[in-house]
Amino acid sequence: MGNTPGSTVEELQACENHQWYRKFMTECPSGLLTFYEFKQIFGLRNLSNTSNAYVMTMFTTFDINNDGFIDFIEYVAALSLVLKGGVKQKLRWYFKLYDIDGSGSIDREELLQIIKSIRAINGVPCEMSAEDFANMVFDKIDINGDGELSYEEFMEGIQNDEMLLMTLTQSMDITHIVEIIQGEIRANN
Ligand SMILES: [Ca+2]
Ligand SMILES: [Ca+2]
Ligand SMILES: [Ca+2]
Repeated sequence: MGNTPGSTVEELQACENHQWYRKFMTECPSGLLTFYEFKQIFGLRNLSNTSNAYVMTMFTTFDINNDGFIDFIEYVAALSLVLKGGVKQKLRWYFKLYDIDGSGSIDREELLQIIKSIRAINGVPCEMSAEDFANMVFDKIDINGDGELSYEEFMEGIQNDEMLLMTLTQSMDITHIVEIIQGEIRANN
């Protein structure tokens, strides 16, 4: 966990630009990633509809200027956040990712959908059902009980609950996907 959020992008560019750039340009010679290429780069094939929707959301979140493509700067920014971002930065990004309709809050359906698709991508068996997990999250952190997680409830609630924070940063992280990238980079060097 880096404690210098402002410098992570530069840091990443300085140390790893070459590798990431090569990976990016191999998959994407035009310099602009389409959704299809994005899935290729992460090694994501034959996704279920829910997983596909999740990856689409991730793609849209990475596409900062909303032009429908991910350029190299957006790619580096997203990866540096995923790899080296501090807790707050990551949570802020998760919130944006989970708020699928962009309403500014996360409702039960959105949380459920995200949990299900993350589980499908990670392929890790879980003791608790996605429904039970979503309900537990709402019981814990929907402070005003309106059935929606506001940005404040999400940020405060997750950071103050060690178990939730751990679950988020581990099983609900896209670390798995990043590991796939790193594995490919190692294999190519
Ligand atoms: Ca873009
Ligand atoms: Ca929402
Ligand atoms: Ca609420």
